[in-house]
Amino acid sequence: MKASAIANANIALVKYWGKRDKELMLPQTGSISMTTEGLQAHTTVEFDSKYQDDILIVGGKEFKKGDEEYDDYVGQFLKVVREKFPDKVGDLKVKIVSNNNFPTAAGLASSAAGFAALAAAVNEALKLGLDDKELSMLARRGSGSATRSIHAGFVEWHRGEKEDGSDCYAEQLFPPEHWPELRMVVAVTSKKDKKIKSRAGMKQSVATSPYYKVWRDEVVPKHIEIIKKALAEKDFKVLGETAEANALMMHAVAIATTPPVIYWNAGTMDIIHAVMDWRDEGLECFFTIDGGPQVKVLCLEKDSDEIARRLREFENIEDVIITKPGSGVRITDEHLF
Ligand code: 2P0
Repeated sequence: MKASAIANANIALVKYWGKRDKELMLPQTGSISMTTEGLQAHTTVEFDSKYQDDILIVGGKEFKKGDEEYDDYVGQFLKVVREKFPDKVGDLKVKIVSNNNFPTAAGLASSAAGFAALAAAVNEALKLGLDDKELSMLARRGSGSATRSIHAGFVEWHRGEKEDGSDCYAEQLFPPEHWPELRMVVAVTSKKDKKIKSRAGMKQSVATSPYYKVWRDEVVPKHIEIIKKALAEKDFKVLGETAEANALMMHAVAIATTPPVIYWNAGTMDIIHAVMDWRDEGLECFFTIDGGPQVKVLCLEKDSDEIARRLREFENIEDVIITKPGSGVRITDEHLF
């Protein structure tokens, strides 16, 4: 009962920021993302009676019950798997080993890739027989954004209306081949773990940000419609302008939270200004920022090398990675143990 899976991270064009049900991980709004080729998590799971207890090793580091990192994430996810599929799991313990090829917990959607890979590996190891829609719902129970990483290309996560979450899943809007020229150039301004996890930050925003209601009821529904149309028509300018505005408005909501949720550092600000200047010069590019200080520059293939070159010239940039619309989760024979 051993299986491995590889999943790519995703970068939201319309962001998810806030839950309406913490237990079922139901979002306040829908969201739209691009699955990014190359920012990936590789995960192996084995359910076996030889294990006395669950074992989790991420990036070579072991996490144990009692650690917040374990209890609130993988521990919680395994509880859901055991509750939903008691006949398949029985009283077996599991060993999980996962590696990312990018910095974790710094706004690069490590939990999205990680839980998409974990859900797929569990599905395979336990022979649950879940299809991609059901898999996206299982991944959601690990981390909201993981819902979207199940699918390739451009993806919508539906908010759903039902209280039991049965209509809250992700589906593909367009495959990667629909717009293969699109690029996200990721500028890593810090590899340190962020101080405020997205989960805690968004919870505070829902509770205290004076802008939350307008974000949920006006901004996101409007941006979802515009982005879907821009993707369908491959209208880069509208896509970029809207994705950038959406990121700024999400951060406005976060910054106005009590206590404030501020993810940007000096490098983040430098790139924001640079992207705006480059645009004035005629270089077509827009930025987006998630729950961390990294900046992702949206552009087309023809400009991506030049943008990457310019980003590498900044003193405070630790890494620059060019990504494109990528594949969904897949099972692999390459086991990590
Ligand atoms: C997103 N983020 O849509 C947004 C933009 C961060 C900013 O999804 O609590 O790690 O595990 O559901 O998925 C990060 O939130 O939070 C996120 P949980 P998650 O990509």
